[in-house]
Order: sequence, then C-alpha cells, then structure tokens
Amino acid sequence: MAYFPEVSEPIRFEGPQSKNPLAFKHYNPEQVVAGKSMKDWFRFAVAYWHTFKGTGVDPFGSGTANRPWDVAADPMQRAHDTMDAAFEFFTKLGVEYWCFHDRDIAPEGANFQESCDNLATIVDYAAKKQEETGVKLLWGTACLFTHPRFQAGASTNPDPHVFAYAAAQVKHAMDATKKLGGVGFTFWGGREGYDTLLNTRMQQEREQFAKLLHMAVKYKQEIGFDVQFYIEPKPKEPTKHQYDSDVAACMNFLREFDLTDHLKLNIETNHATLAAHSMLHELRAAREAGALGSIDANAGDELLGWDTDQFPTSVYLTTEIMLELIAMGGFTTGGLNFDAKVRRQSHDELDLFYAHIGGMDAFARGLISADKIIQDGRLQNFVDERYAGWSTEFGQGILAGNGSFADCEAFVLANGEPARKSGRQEYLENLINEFI
Ligand code: XLS
Ligand code: NI
Ligand code: NI
Repeated sequence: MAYFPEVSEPIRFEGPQSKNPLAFKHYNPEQVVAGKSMKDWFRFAVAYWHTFKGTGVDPFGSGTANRPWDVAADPMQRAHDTMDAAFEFFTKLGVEYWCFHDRDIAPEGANFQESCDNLATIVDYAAKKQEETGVKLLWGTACLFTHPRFQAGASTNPDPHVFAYAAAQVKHAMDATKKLGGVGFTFWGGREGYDTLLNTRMQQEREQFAKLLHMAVKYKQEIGFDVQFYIEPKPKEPTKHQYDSDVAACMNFLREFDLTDHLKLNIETNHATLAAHSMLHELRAAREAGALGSIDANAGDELLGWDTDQFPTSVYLTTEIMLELIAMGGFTTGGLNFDAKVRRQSHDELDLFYAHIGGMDAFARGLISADKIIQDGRLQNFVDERYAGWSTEFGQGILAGNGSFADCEAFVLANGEPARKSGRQEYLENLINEFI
C-alpha cells in the first residue's frame, strides 16, 4: 500500500523557475558548492517522532492528523505500518538519513522485557527496510521523558530504581542504534532538570546524569560500537530548568564530569532561542569549543515562548548556520535533522512533503549565500583587520601568556590613548544582504 499516493515519484530538482510545489527549487543533491556536493554538506535526516508519530495534539486540543499508517488495532501492526510509511517518505523525498527514539518506532509492552522485545522486532524490520532503500540512520536515542515513571526525571530521578530503568532502556536503544548502523546517539535531557528547587538536590542530580553518561561510554566500548554521542542543549520545557541548558552549560557539565572526550553537541535552533541565544551564537560557541557534532534543524516563532519546532524557512537563518558549518569543514558523523513538525492545521500527508522540501530548499539557498559571502572575502577581511593589533609583537606576547600589568602600563605610557574604530555593524549587515 502506498501511504503517499499524491507523490508518485521521487521529488526532483527543477530549478528556481519551477512552480511545482513538489519539486526542489534550490536543493540539487549532486551540485557542488564550496568543494562538496549539497547532499554531503547537509546530510539531511527526517525525525520519526514528529513526521510519523505527531498528530497535532496541543495542550488545548486533540490531534488533527489522522494518519493512514496509524489505524490498525494492534500496536505492533501500527508500528510496522508506520515504518513502511516512513521509508516510503524517505525515498520519495530523497533524504539519506533518519532519526528515532526507541519508543517512536516500537510501543511499550506490558513490562520492560516486552518493550525490549517489541523494539527488537521493529529494529529487525527497519534493518530490512534500510537495506532495501539505502537510507541510513543518523542517530538513535531513548525516550526518557514521556512515560509517567519519568515524571521526576530519568537519570536525575530521586529514586535509583528509575535511574536503573533509564539506564537499561538506554542500553537497548544503543543496541538498536548499533544494529541499524547508526553513527550517532543523542542524549536530550527532557526531564533532566527540576520543576522546583524546594524538593531537589541539584548537584546530586547533575552527578547522576554524568554517571549515566559514563555508563553509556563504558557500554559502547564493551560492545565495540563506534558511535558519536551527542548531548542536546535545551534550557526548559518540559521542566522549569534543564541541566543541559545551553552550549556553555553543557561544556561546563562535560568538563566538570570528565566527559568532553566522549560527547559532542547536537544544537537545535528553537532551543537556542528558548535560551535567549541566537542559533549563530550556539553554533559558534560549540564550534569554537571543538564540540559541534550535529544540528536539529528547525525554527521557533518570535512571538511564542515555547518550542514550536517549525520547519526552517528563513534564508537568513540558514545562511548563518551554513557559514558556521563551512567554517567547520562540514559534518563528520552529524547531519541536519529536521526536528520539526507541521502546524496543527497542516494535517494532510502532502503537508509533510511541502514542509521538508521547503526546509531543504532554505538550506540550499543558505549554503549558496554563505559560500558567496566567503568567496567575496570582505567580511573575513573586516574581522581580520579589526583584530590586527593582536598580531603585533605586543598582542602576541599577551596571548602567549607572557604579558604583565607592568608591560601594559609601559605600553600605555608609550602609546597614549587608543584610537577608536567603528564596528561597522550596519555596513556588515548590508554586506550580508547583498548575498541573500
Ligand atoms: C525536544 C528535543 C528532542 C530531541 C530528541 O525538544 O528536541 O526532540 O531532539 O530527544
Ligand atoms: Ni531536538
Ligand atoms: Ni526541541
């Protein structure tokens, strides 16, 4: 059975003149930009949870999407049907990767063992589908936030019984990811935070979180699984405060608990903005710390204060993202995962295509603009010139750690008042707009 009958063949690149809503206008997978094909720059992935499991439910209303793959009475049949729909979608859209939580792809059973058996059955099925289609797994993860047992957190729970449950679940989610050839595994601390400090031992909970991550490192070595771990910053929602709040908090956490060698960051646009940072800021902070691993590509709404997880359509945003990605030389294990959902009123299966096509085209335009900005060179030259003083013998001495207060005083006495230079913000903003 075809779940997407309106899309009879794979989405193709038709160029900017095309008016076909089911064609790429800018994303041309094999087109080489900045030394690499578009598809290799982006490594696009579809998020299983939003695209196939999302129904449009919100705190005020029930789901609006009635998916044809979500109708069978038996939950395992539904899981198989959903997997069929997913691989039909991946191949028709032409993405190379997908991402999942364990509980997205297989239902919880009556007990832990049954849940693990369900997962193993569906993973076998997914492995077969991957082999048939060539679609690969970007990363897997464990859902440690939906079930009521995790109401007070998973690894950060006041009860070690829940910690054990979470750890056991991660073990199986890692096995599933390994079996599917995943190159990454993500830890997003959905409820790893607190609702109120009145009942919380904050430092102990942070330590518990780190202990789970160390167990995961040990386990991946035990099973010989060459996987990149990611931690995904988010400041809040569902908790009031999440311990992995932003890039800076994550880096501090990883350093404090000796985990910097084992985890990189998976940065999500809407989480950056929830933390009152720009995506550019979070990417820059991660990249300069050598810890930028992967990206959850989405966008928030400027006027709504929660994680709306919208598809990215702003070329300004994608240009900024691609400037950082090009500066990094591209992903190694990571990719651009559309952790994004269609709006509640966009409940048709076709809307899933429009959403992803739009996101992919927005990134293609971002890549092309970013490449032009770099080729042009004026932005880089301006920044180099702005910091030129640090290349002098005096500046270099300070950076090498050889400076002293006495040297600085002598320098000021000899050189007088520093000349002020314009930061040229508006000029630079205009320059960026030349290329967008
Ligand atoms: C939720 C997160 C989640 C992670 C995976 O806000 O973005 O979807 O990416 O658990
Ligand atoms: Ni995410
Ligand atoms: Ni999110």
